[in-house]
Amino acid sequence: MPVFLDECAAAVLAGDGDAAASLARRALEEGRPLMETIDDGFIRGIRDVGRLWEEGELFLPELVMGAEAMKRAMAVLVPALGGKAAADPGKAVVIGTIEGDIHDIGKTLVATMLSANGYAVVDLGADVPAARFADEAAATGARVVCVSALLTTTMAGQRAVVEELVRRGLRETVRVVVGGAPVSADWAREIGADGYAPDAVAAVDLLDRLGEGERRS
Ligand code: B1M
Repeated sequence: MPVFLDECAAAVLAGDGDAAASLARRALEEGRPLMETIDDGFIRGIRDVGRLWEEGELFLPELVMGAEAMKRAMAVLVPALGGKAAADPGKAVVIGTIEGDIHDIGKTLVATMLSANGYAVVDLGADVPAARFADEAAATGARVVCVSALLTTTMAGQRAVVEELVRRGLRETVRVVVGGAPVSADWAREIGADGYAPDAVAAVDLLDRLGEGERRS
């Protein structure tokens, strides 16, 4: 792994927000590939933080500091991934992290990549009740709802979103796509969602494919 990417991962692991932000700025100045910097640098660092915390090597304040460092880097890099200028209202998407879950770094990355690829994204933030996803899908006419969950205890909320859309008679027109570290394609099938994306780039591919399918049918 290139030294630069190791430095990005190490800054997050050390919970050093100044270093993380400065490395992110350096990535922009030097024209480094942004998704590689995010995925193989900063995300690798935050995953190391999570693993070490789980193994009892780090404590909660260190987990929080790692997350803060990650957010400082993302605050520099995310705007550079692309804006909403070219958003197509016909490609409206509602996204959020499910109720009870405050993890929002990955969800925000997915929202940004969708925006950068022409989707008109309504980002509801984190800790969002199932009913709110349905409210916003109805209000905006969104064809897709993206639901993020990072905790095994909150994954059930993704099923609640599917059920809420069924209850309101919206399920025929609104697709549900799920993601987040503990989520899988099997889980998506089990809860009756339309798909699962393991990362932000895959989320764009999946939504493009779902859109293509709709245009053909
Ligand atoms: Co939390 N946390 N955390 N945490 N945290 C995890 C998830 C955990 C796996 C850590 C561990 O034990 N190894 C563990 C969950 C265990 C489990 O459920 N089995 C855990 C826990 C337990 C907790 C607390 C309960 C800790 C406590 O308080 N005792 C607590 C929960 C609070 C709550 O939500 N109610 C908590 C708190 C926190 C912080 C606040 C400190 C912080 C979050 C800060 C924030 O987001 N604002 C935090 C962090 C940073 C993590 C880890 C270390 C990293 C998460 C992250 O940002 N990853 C995480 C460990 C891990 O995931 N390995 C952990 C980087 C991000 C870019 O990846 O979010 O996976 P990710 O998103 C990816 C893909 O998953 C996908 O694309 C993204 C980009 O590639 N994706 C989607 C995500 N959403 C998608 C939606 C889609 C498609 C793709 O829709 C279509």
